[in-house]
Amino acid sequence: MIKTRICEMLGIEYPILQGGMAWVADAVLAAAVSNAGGLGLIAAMNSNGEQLRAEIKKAKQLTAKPFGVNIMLMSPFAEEAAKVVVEEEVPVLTTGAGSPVKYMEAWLEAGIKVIPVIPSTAIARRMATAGACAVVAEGGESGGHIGELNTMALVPQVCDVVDIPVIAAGGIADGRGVAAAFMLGAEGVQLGTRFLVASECGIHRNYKEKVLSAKDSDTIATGRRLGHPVRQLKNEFSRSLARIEYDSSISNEDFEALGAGSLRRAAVEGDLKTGTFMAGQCAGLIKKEQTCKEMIEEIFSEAESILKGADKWIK
Ligand code: TUI
Repeated sequence: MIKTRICEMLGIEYPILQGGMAWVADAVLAAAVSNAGGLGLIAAMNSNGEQLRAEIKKAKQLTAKPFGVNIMLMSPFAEEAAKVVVEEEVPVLTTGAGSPVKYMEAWLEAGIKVIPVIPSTAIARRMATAGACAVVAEGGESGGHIGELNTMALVPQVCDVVDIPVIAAGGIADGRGVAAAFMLGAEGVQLGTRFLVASECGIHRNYKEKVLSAKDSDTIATGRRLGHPVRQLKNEFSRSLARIEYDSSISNEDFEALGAGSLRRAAVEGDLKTGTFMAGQCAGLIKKEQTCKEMIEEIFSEAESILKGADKWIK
């Protein structure tokens, strides 16, 4: 059994979090991950306060285990979500795409454990000082909104500057990735892309098929010119964004407007032409649909045997 401070802190069996993927991570997926012994998270990004409350209530019906909410701080609903999680006594929050500092006092006062997703050591330090109980160090291999650093360089450097546990994310899809993350000093992992193809994940079939058929070079990051690059699977839409990324005849506002609604079109409608199918570079490793329980058990049994056999290199 792999047990770390994360298991004890969050009341979970396996030190694994499911990424709070917008338009993907609903009550059904979060509850399935929590029932399987990990920490499931509901994405607050695409719901207003009342829709989020309904999703939290639904998750409470589906699992008696701890689950959390991810608050995407660039979302227009972040302020509403910040209040609802307190009212609904959500035990754990992850945050992304910005600094949660202005909400920290209220959340900590309510006894909520806050785990910010961070892209650098400077932000990790600030979050630890602000009262975070752990951080997710997310490398640029991840799907969605990414920072500059990649997992291999980011995770050990974050481990060196904070005393709270570090959860690694970005590029992890199987037991090899989990074992590697632990070797870098992480005490937990967060996976998003693998859970896209979980049986309990309700995204459109086309999205799942795109992940299952992806190869290593099938993702691309666009939107660097806006300061928030987004990694996604290649399709007609992402290729067209990449082509005009540095076209000065198109304003940033117009460029940004092109992306509006595209994540919903991918996840809900399965629109292969104009959808943004966010996924990480590890999509190429993902070849089968399984339940969350099967995934988590397989991942940790593989990680455990790798870690147990790690002395095979020592002569
Ligand atoms: O947030 C994510 N990944 C996401 S959010 C998202 S939804 C979206 N939709 C359209 C455009 C953009 C995004 C899809 N994927 N990951 C966590 C993450 N957080 N990545 C980077 C950061 C981050 C960046 C800056 C965290 C903190 C931060 O702090 C800034 C500061 O000033 O402290």
